[in-house]
Amino acid sequence: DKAPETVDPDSVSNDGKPCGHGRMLRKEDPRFVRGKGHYVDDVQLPGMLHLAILRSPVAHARVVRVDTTAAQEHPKVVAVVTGADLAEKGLAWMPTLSNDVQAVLATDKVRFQGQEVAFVVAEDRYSARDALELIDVEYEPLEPVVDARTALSPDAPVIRTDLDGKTDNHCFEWETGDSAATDAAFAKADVVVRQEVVYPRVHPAPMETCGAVADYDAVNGKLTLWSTSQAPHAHRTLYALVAGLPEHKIRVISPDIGGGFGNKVPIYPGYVCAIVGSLVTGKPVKWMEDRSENLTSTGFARDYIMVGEIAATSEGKILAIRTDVLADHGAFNGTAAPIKYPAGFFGVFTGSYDLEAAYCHMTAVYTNKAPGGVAYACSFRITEAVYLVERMVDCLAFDLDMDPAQLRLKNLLRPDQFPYTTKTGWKYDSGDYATTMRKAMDMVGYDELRREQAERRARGELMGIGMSFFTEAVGAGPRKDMDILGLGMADGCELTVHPTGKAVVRISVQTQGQGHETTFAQIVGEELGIPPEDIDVVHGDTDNTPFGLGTYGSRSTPVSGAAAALVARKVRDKARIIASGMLEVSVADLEWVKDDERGGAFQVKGDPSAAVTIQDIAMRSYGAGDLPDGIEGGLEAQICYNPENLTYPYGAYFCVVDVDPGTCEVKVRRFLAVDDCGTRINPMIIEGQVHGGITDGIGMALMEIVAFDEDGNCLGGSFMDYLIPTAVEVPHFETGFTVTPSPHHPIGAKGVGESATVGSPPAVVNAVVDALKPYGVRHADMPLTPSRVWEAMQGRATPP
Ligand code: MCN
Ligand code: CUM
Repeated sequence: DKAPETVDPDSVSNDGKPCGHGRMLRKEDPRFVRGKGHYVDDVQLPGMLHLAILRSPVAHARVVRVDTTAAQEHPKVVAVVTGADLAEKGLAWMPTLSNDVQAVLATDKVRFQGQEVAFVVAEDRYSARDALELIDVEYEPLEPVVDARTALSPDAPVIRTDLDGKTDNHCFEWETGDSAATDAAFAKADVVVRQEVVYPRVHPAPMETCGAVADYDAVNGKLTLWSTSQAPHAHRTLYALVAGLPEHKIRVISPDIGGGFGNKVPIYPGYVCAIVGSLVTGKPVKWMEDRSENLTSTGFARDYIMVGEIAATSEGKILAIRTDVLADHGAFNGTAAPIKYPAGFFGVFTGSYDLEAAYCHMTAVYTNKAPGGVAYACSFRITEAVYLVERMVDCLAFDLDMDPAQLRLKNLLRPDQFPYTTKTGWKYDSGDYATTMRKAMDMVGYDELRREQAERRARGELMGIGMSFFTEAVGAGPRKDMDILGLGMADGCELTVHPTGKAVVRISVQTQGQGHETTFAQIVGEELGIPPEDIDVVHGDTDNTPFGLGTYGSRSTPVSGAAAALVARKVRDKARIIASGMLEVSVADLEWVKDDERGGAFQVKGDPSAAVTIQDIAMRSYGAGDLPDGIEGGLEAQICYNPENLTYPYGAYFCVVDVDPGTCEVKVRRFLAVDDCGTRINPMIIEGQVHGGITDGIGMALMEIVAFDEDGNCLGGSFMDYLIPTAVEVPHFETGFTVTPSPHHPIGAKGVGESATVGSPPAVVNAVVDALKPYGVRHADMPLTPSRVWEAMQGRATPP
């Protein structure tokens, strides 16, 4: 293992200053690679029972009768619980993160295939599963609503009969931007391009599915819940509100999480069932779903049908963008997004361009499909927004017969326009877009690729070059604008430096593979001159960490990372006063000097020999002898950080594909990503995040889809049907970066965890469509499987 560097030589800001904290190997990896990770399913408690959930085989039906007699008689069964049982306790329904309600267990109707109907608690997992087959449910089938396009037709059956006075499947209506100004810009345009663009329903596929172990201690009245949660504190508060348990008597522990990707943001019925199971039996109860349960019943992603329109001059100056969106929210609105943002951050669909006007209107509907909506590294629907605008820009390039890279360069926001308020009201913090775009074009060898493409086309070969330029809004969020069910989106952080100079930092976000145990130690270490190896990062346990809203929307670095830097500075402020006592000078005579050998030290100005490190100061802070007036012993601090704004990372991505004209198979030959996420804390981890996100994007663009048949049967319920890419389908990744720090983040960092999932699908689709240009193809919908490519080549792609 190489000793960690404090400053990565690769990380030089656009203005030439070094930044970043070093390509340090991940502190958590020795544990993972040696099989010492500790996941929810590893939790074993004495007397622990096992829970299995009976799920609906049909998409829409009235529940006439649930007979549990035979299951109760199974020798290993301890309890069987139905919706009616939960209704007696007032627990049959729970709130979703979007202020809707969702059935924990069905009482009146089932509303999607895979919905929870009853659960069994048994002595072992196998008996629990066996006993499910002994439960006899009588369903009276109802016509399902499968296609969002028909959900609002007058004869569509009403799904949400549980909602008072509900007579249709309307979920919500939303708009943003200026409709009149957009109409005016369209009226004077030389060219208007209209295209329907569908982002199909997809699903994150973390290696670990969702699960929980609930342990209710009746004597102490304390509930401990180990669960696969990306937001343990928010979950604890909701359990307290829903179940009426005192919050201080609930401890939520998220141990190691085997991937989340947004799948572990919501509270699922299974978690609540595990809690009820423990309350009812007085024993610890484990629930762990299998892969099919995960794919068919937990938070899906996307499912937006978008009609886009883009207006431009004949020279290719984009004037305005307009879109009308039909959003399929499934049976319950389980979207996790700040409550004032029912469409998440879709409002950034104006992309990275200098527009005169923009407008979006959205209609959201209920259908007989699993709930969810925000998941799969989506940055709160920015995936959909970026896909729309980057597809529309390519459609415009097609109609104008312009080079898509030149068209983008012509319209990108200029550095002097930042901070830039978009036509939909988002304040982009910083950016130097053209530099990033040009760097990507240089790295990929754009001109040479176009020459090669011309030669190949002349030979009848189908080579495609696709690109996307995206801007994200991550780091939710300023608490004045953003909350989840009333909980403001800020993050706490606590830092304790022990007498020997080792430290513990307690954070409120939750790593699921992003490497927080490393990067948060690097952030604190950099501020205090403590080696990251000497700093432990504690997370995922509500009894041992400060309150905060958890990890999603790539908010950890923008919000919690800022909290970590600021809490370290608060400790340093106290250390300075103690140092002034130790060196017998005034505070004003001290300066903090970083150096490679010691990390950093307070030094008397002009006298490098009079210096003390944090480690010296820590010992003194706990040691014998007086401290300066008004200073308490110990070296620790805590804060709660409320971000001033979101951070706006961006990037330029290029994809090169070859399409086999015989088999219509797409091969991704190259993928290059140039990202700008401001100051780069750990370039190795960033590259890992980008590699993962490109893989996601190639998967969505080419093979992933959760489809349904006309009866509402889910056709993506296993990895036989829901295809995810492997090393075979992805190329060797090429990455580059520019560094434009965020002006309001204490270390200038922006989030990056979802950038590549957001930015890569349009680059891949644009590349495939570009390859099919000789066939006159302007658009084709994801996933671009060989059959879809074939259809597009036959002129049967989605109509404009
Ligand atoms: N980082 C950095 N420098 C920056 C920005 C980030 O070194 N300028 C580092 C961070 O310190 C962190 C990682 O990159 O270790 C990701 O940081 P960030 O962008 O803040 O995102 P979060 O940590 O909040 O992670 C959430 C994001 C989301 S929302 C999804 S979805 C997703 C993703 O992360 N899920 C993941 N990446 C994932 N990666 C793994 N392995 N597993 C998941 O479930
Ligand atoms: Cu939208 S998936 Mo992530 O934000 O947990």
